[in-house]
Amino acid sequence: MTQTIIDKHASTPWNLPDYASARVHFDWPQARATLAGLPGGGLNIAHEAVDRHVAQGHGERVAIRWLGKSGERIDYSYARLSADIARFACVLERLGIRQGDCIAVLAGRVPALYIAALGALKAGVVFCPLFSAFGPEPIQTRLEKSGARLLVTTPQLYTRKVAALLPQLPRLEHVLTVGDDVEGTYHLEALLEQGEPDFPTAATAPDAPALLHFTSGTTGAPKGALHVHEAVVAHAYSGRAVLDLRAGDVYWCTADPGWVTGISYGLIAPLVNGVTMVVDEAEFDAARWYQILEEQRVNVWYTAPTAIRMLMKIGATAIAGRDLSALRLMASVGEPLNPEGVIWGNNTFGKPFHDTWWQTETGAIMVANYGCQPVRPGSMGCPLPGIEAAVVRRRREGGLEFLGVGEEGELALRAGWPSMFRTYLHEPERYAACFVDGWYLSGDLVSRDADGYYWFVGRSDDVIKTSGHLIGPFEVESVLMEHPAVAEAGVIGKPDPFAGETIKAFVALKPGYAGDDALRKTLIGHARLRLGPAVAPRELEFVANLPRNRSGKIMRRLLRARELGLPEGDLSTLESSDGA
Ligand code: 6R9
Repeated sequence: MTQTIIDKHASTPWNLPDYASARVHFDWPQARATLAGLPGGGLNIAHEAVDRHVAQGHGERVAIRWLGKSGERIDYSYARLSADIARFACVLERLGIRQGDCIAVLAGRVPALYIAALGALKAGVVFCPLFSAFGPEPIQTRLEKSGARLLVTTPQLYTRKVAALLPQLPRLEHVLTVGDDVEGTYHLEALLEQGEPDFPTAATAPDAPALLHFTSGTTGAPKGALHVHEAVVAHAYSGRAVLDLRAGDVYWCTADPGWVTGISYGLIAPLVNGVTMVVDEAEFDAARWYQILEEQRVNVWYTAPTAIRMLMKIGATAIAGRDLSALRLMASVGEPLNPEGVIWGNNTFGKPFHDTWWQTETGAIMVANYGCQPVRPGSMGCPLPGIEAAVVRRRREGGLEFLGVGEEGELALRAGWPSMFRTYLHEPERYAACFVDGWYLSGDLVSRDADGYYWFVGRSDDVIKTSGHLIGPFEVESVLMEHPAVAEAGVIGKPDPFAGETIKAFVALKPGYAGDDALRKTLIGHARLRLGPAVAPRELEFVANLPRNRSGKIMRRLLRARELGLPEGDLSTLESSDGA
């Protein structure tokens, strides 16, 4: 669909007046110059996000408005946040955590998570968020790989998911819990009280490691994408140029801070741009969400297609009578935003609705319906000024073939933007494999139209996106394989009208086991317990054996094609199959 909606934003004064001139005038050093920098010439995300605003006289402005599940509200001014993150940085130092070390946080949307994230960055310590709905297996893998020396979590998550893992995590020296006292852990609030509110910021260089985000590939353990402090240049810029964040705005990002969006745009971009960000502790609930948009007078709203599809299902009557006049812009990320979603958003809210595309690896928005561009519903938009994108195919003999208008290929980005990941932790080969001739290859298949808009086609690999969360099939298969009944397992994403995709597992059993309903329930239950409900398969089918190629890899693509009744494609490398 190529229908064009004229953006109602066109008359507002943008930093980037229009696409063409922005392309000519934009450069990254200029974006960098809008930041303060550290007095000694370094760059630190926490300084840009918080302390700088206090120094500039905006300490009284609300930085974070936290809305608790049961109706509590806590406002953190920039000044209060600045003191709290300094205290946390001080606590880290007293516990012997040094610059370049890593700490992890496993928590839902509680204030301590944001304080720990910024406090770690202030101290030059790498911050690694973990999704609180993960089960013990993904938590253990990530904690091990990160080498985290300290974990901040809640008493409940500690008892249910972490305590039993400790013997297998020798590098994890300290656990800090929020709220009640828990034996064997430090009480976070008590430590914070003793911390110094004016503890100094570490003199981090722009390329000092800052953030570790785990993401999934098709094979092997999850990858630790490492980002540096300089990423804040891209967060600041894209927050302005794409999300139109202006100092004093009220902004709400609904993403969970356990995933990259919840940190890049649920913490850093908004604070760097001096906004008041709303944090809602509760899970999705349509009535509550509309109430927040109205009562908090949200100006800019960044959400996900899954949420939009659920709101669409509930219908427009749920917002009848709500005053949403404060809302200026809605944007979405994580999965393809259906054209119907864009049009629904436009009609229901009377506001522009912009899709944005990026990844854990890119750290910040790369392609978007941004600024005063006309929005093309169903398209991801155009590469941001400063970002060079192309549609490519890897040549067998090496190098890239650059494809033209309308041709389908992999989305590639010219390496060198500030929020580009700098390695996969401990896996330099895996990192190097993402780059060809100075271009980063995203793994997403796209096409470009004659006006330079990009259209998402699908993934080039087997990773699954369910409710905006990226899941590696290997991690799910490995957990199923732990069960004594399972001989082999293959996991695919199956299209779903709300979640985008849901996870389906195909399981071949060992001799002597019957594939009945009871065993199906047991296996799904096992997966939910080990992986967490968000990552576990929703459906499970028993098969005699799984199709493999000659090198022994499970052909998930074929499983998927069969499941969906699609053409099976090139089967020349198929070794065995269940003959389904
Ligand atoms: C930020 C984030 C990245 C993958 C990406 C792509 C999918 C993200 C999208 C989109 C279609 C969009 N994706 N935005 N697909 N349209 N606007 O989601 O990071 O969790 O690493 O996922 O998500 O497949 O490659 P991450």
